[in-house]
Amino acid sequence: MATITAKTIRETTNKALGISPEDAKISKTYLTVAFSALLLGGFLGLLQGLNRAGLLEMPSWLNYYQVLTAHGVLLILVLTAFFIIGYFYAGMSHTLGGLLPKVRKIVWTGFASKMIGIVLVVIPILMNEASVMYTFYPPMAAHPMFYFGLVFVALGIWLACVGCFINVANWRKNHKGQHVPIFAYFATGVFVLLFFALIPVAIEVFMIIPWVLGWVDGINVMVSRTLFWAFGHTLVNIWYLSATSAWYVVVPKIIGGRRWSDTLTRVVIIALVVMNITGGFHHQIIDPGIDEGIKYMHVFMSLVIGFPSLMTAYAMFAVFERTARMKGGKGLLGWYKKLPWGDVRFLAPFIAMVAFIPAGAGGIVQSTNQLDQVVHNTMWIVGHFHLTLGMSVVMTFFGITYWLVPFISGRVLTPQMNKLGIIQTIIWTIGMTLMAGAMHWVGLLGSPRRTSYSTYFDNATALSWDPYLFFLAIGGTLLIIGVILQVYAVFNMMFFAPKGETEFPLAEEEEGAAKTPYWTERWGLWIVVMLIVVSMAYVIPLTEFIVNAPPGSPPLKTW
Ligand code: HEM
Ligand SMILES: [Cu+2]
Repeated sequence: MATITAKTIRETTNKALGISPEDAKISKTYLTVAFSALLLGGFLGLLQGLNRAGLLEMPSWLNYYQVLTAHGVLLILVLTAFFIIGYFYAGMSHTLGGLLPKVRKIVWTGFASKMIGIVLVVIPILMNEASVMYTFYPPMAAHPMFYFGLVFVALGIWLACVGCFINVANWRKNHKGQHVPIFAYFATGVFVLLFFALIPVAIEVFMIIPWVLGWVDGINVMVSRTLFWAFGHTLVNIWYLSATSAWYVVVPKIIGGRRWSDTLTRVVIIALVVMNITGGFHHQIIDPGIDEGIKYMHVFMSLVIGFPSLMTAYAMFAVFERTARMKGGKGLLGWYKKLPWGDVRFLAPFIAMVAFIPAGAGGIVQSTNQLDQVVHNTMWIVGHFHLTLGMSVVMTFFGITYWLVPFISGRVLTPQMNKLGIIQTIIWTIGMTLMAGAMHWVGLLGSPRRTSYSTYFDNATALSWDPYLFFLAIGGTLLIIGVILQVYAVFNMMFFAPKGETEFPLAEEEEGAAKTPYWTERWGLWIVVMLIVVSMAYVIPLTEFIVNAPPGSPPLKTW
């Protein structure tokens, strides 16, 4: 019985105070690291943008690829992983009645492991011994310390996954027959994906370590690329699922409405978890040595993911319209006036969702074999992920901070800070639109990605890129202003905003909603289905790569 009383006490305290100080500290620390990475990574991005436009020459002690590696690692790995863990742990603490003491220990150990890992990754990058970009494709080889660092980062993220599983399992044990609260359900989906996504990349890193240490002579390049993208592509869907958690659960509350069907929300989560890993080869459409049939399967599976995305789009606009009409909105489209446009907690995720329309369409273009031949390895791709990640995902994360940071710090969002947030959102929107637009366009004209500025001996085609690259630089300059405002907002809300209570906005289900079927809770089953789908996609090609392997490649330092 003792555990029950302790649990009840924790639950009531949590309801009253929002979040216990110990749990809040976890999220505050993770968000601090995330936004420091944004600040640093943003400045590096600006350097690249100015260099690409021919406006800035890198000093001799700084190499373009070194900057690009750091920009990628800081923004792809550090910003997103730390934000996602900080965000979901705050929500799990709130909806599951507090984190268990043992889970807190696990997630702090994970934090330490990740920080050690990041230091080990950053040192060789600073020494220009690891300018292999965040994809670290063999046969390019970095200093061994870089890969040891990656091992610690992966271990740290795994620990965060395990902490989530323990806390959710504990809640389920104490609430037999009930559905896990929807926010924690999203967290479960995200951490299940993260847990499994890390396995292929960990195998890759353990193939690379003996190779860079000189214990084995060659490495199978195709196997390592494939293992990387089984992870990399899944990471993309982890960002997407994290952003949609706020779209489904938080945004309806902020606009004063209710959430869309609970059953279908859970089905979207299951669909993304089951189907996503299998899309990895759309990053390798141009790679040699993969059967047409297999590529076709991956492309098909990538397009299948479009289905839950369309369901999401439908759900969101249905919620907007219904809520606006409830508030007296009229006409075919006139209801849009009733939405809270002046509230940054709505405006930022709303623009993020809208950006996902062209972003997703670009993704469909690239998944097509013939069209990918045109855009592969051009700036188009860079435009694509600044639109998907830099706009849809990151702007949703920005929108989240305006209630999450006050919530975990026991402070409030002031009207002034809301106004700053609106300005930040507008600057980011214009900056990203300009930059990503220019990148898409100049990519179509053939400008390659991952190269520093060059006129290729005043080649006419290369010179025709200049005007677009100039727009890229203008967009990048606006974005750095956006970065500074956002980082200022986060730290102001964390340490200086007026004290007070802020709610964790979670929308209720619609009244009279049908009961959600219990099979949605069968995670064991969904994980088995996911593993079957994953083996369907990877067993045959990996076997082929290994059985018909060409001679392995020695490590190369190309920079
Ligand atoms: C101040 C804002 C930013 C600017 C000016 C900027 C600029 C750039 C530029 C010019 C490149 C392309 C370089 C090349 O291929 O030669 C690039 C690459 C990249 N950016 Fe950004 N970016 C910004 C923000 C972001 C954000 C917020 C994210 C993600 C959260 C992001 C993720 C990436 C990634 C993953 C790459 C690819 C790195 C690689 O190819 O290895 N960037 N960025
Ligand atoms: Cu992908």
